[in-house]
Amino acid sequence: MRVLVTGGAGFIGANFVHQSVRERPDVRITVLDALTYAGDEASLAAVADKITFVRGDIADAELVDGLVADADLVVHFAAESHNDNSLSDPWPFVRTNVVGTFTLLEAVRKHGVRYHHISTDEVYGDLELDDPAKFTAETPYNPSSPYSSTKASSDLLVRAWARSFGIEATISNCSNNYGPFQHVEKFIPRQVTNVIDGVRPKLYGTGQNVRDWIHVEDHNTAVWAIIERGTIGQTYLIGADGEVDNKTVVETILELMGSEPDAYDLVSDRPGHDMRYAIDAARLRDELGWRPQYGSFRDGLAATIDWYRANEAWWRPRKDATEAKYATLGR
Ligand code: NAD
Ligand code: TDX
Repeated sequence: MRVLVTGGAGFIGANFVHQSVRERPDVRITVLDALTYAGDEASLAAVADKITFVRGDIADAELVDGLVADADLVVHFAAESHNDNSLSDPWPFVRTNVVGTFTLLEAVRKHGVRYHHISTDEVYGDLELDDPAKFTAETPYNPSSPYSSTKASSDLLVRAWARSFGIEATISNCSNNYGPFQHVEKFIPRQVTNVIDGVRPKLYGTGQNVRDWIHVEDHNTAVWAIIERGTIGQTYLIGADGEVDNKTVVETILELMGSEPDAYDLVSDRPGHDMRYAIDAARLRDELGWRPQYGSFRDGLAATIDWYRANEAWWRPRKDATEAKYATLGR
């Protein structure tokens, strides 16, 4: 099977490529990635001789048309992915997440290629802390940020292309991922690398916000379950019952790294900051028989900390510029 992976030099896409090369000898992978500030070819160094890498933009219709024509499956990870950036400069989010997805959908429609769309639970907005509810595929869309609204827009394009043009598509909306190769702008890698550098972690607001953490390997096994056994036209929510508030995450990182658990700073809150995300993954578990392999968030976090300790050469080049950007926001 020939698979076109967009965004394969980013965090989740690179882990998807590694997992696929490791576990699926029948798959031939081409990565299409623009190598924005978030992409890093070094994340694919270990599999470079087993894949084809194309540097390019998903909004480049001619390039995309040619690559999709040569694929049996498109798995679309490429996106502008960071909420804080979307508040500072929304345009790249509209361009990549909306126009880029449109460009892929048009190529998929023309060439009749199977398409899997990677999205986020943030399209559903947020939940109150004391609400027993979780997101399901029936929860109304209610995105809060430029990032999540452009992801919601892209999901709606996929649904329309499936209904009106009959493209063979599935969608997955996953909760917060953690694991190797995640950019140091994101919450967990930022705090882990801060502690390595002797800098106190930075918690937005009061740290009560809850995220539903899933290990990136579990996200990607779920994506393969949907590709192989999912119903065309269906949306699947991916989550591993990993709700933890941000304060507890920071305290656990500090404890696992041998620091005092209160050695962090509260900083100004993110505007429009979603309070809580929580996923009901019943459809994925019941219909597709998927189960997460990373049962303990604490153990997964400890392994992730070890990875950042062992791979400083990978993250170090991006650390200073990332912190300089945060400094301008007072965060
Ligand atoms: P990331 O920012 O680490 O990687 C994004 C990749 O896309 C980068 O390699 C970048 O170079 C590439 N890219 C950006 N614009 C491009 C363009 N115009 N053309 C081609 N390539 C381009 O993101 P991530 O965290 O790996 O997220 C991957 C996908 O998963 C996104 O669609 C995101 O919305 C979704 N998602 C992420 C999470 C999470 O917790 N990180 C959770 C749920 C869903
Ligand atoms: O320094 C920080 N301090 C802090 O308290 C940072 C960077 C974040 N936070 C908080 C904000 C969030 O409540 O931690 C939580 C997680 O923040 P991010 O890593 O920025 O993730 P989030 O905004 O929840 O979005 C992530 O999950 C859904 C991904 O970035 C998205 O791509 C995905 O769709």
